[in-house]
Amino acid sequence: MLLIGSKASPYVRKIRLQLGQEVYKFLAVDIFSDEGKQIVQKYSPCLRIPVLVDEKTTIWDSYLIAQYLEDKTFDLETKKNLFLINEMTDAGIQLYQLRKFHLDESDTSVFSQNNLTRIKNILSYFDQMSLEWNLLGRWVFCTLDWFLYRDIYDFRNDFIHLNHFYQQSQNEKYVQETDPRL
Ligand SMILES: N[C@@H](CCC(=O)N[C@@H](CS)C(=O)NCC(=O)O)C(=O)O
Repeated sequence: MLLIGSKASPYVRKIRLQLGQEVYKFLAVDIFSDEGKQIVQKYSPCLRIPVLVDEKTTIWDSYLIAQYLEDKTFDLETKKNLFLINEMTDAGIQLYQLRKFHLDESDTSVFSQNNLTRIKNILSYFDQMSLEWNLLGRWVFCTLDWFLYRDIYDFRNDFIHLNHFYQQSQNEKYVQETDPRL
């Protein structure tokens, strides 16, 4: 199996945590460079990472990859929760790119403010949940850590339960190995 991604991407990290000890090749690309874009384009029409290449198929989108690796269709509750995590991750990615490309560096536009509100609403939903280190918990963790890594939103004082879960997760398997800061 080949996983195309980057060390920084929260979507890619979720898949790396899920793959754990499985044998696979990780091709790290810089999606903002011409070379990186050309590589991703070969595998995915939507030009996004992660992409998983297996003997039988090539899969884009972290949700579809996660389902493929689990070898089962997620139940409705799981789908709803995973969808919410990707919604808040997408909102964070949009904020990040607006800052990076100097379109809205201080989140003042209505678009950015709406995304911040979306992030806080979804965090509040997960703050009321008792999370464990399973697929759902790992997904939440990857996005929380990426919010801090990219300075998107510091949830630690506003969401006490999530912060507790975040701190506890630091000791889990493969968390250090997949830390984008290292
Ligand atoms: N829905 C996709 C989103 C993936 C995504 O947005 N990945 C970012 C990297 S973190 C990306 O490829 N961005 C490329 C771009 O914005 O041009 C998934 O869950 O895999």
